[in-house]
Amino acid sequence: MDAVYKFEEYLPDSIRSWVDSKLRDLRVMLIENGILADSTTGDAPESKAVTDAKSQLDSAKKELEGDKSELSKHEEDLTKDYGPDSIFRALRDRCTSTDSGEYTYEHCFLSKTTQKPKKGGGHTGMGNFARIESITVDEELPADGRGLGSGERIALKYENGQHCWNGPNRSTMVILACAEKDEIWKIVEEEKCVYRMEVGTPAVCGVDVQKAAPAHNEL
Ligand code: MAN
Repeated sequence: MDAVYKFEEYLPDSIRSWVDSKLRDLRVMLIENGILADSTTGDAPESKAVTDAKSQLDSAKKELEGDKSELSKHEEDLTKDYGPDSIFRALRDRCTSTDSGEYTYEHCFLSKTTQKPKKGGGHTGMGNFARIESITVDEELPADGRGLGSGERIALKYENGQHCWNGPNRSTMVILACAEKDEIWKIVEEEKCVYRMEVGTPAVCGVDVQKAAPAHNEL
């Protein structure tokens, strides 16, 4: 552009003003179409087309990042064992809590277990869902029926919770028995930072333990 304007200075006046007006029109057209940067406004050296393209690229990149993280979440989910035919997948993230001793305990199905001091303070992770197992229990069933009873039960193992001072990473074994509604019946800290929760849930009523949980533990 500058070279053209310089050349223009050597032209006779009449031709010069004609060339001048044509050049002005051309410049306006280029700016309006986003091809040439509008140097009259501020100090933005970028044309509108470039700015638009950059912002489109930015939002496409953000969308891609979002999709990638969504995809890796789903991929991780697929590596988890939700039992044969994934019968427990629908329970995921259903949470129940109860007070016991100094803490409020929470169990979120196939996700995690936590404890929170009643007198205040943050949650302590007691384990993240690892796998489904089965376990043989032999307990007297309370009169209200809210207990494990005896026989084979499905157990959910939660591991790698918050590290325990002078001990292991916290872990929880949640043992399930049939009940009318989701409820935590009992919590025991069997060893330091190794917890056992007895949980009632309609989800296991009538479920074949052998089928649901091939891995077996003797208590
Ligand atoms: C916290 C809780 C307890 C645990 C101790 C171990 O107080 O997680 O359950 O026994 O830490 O230091």
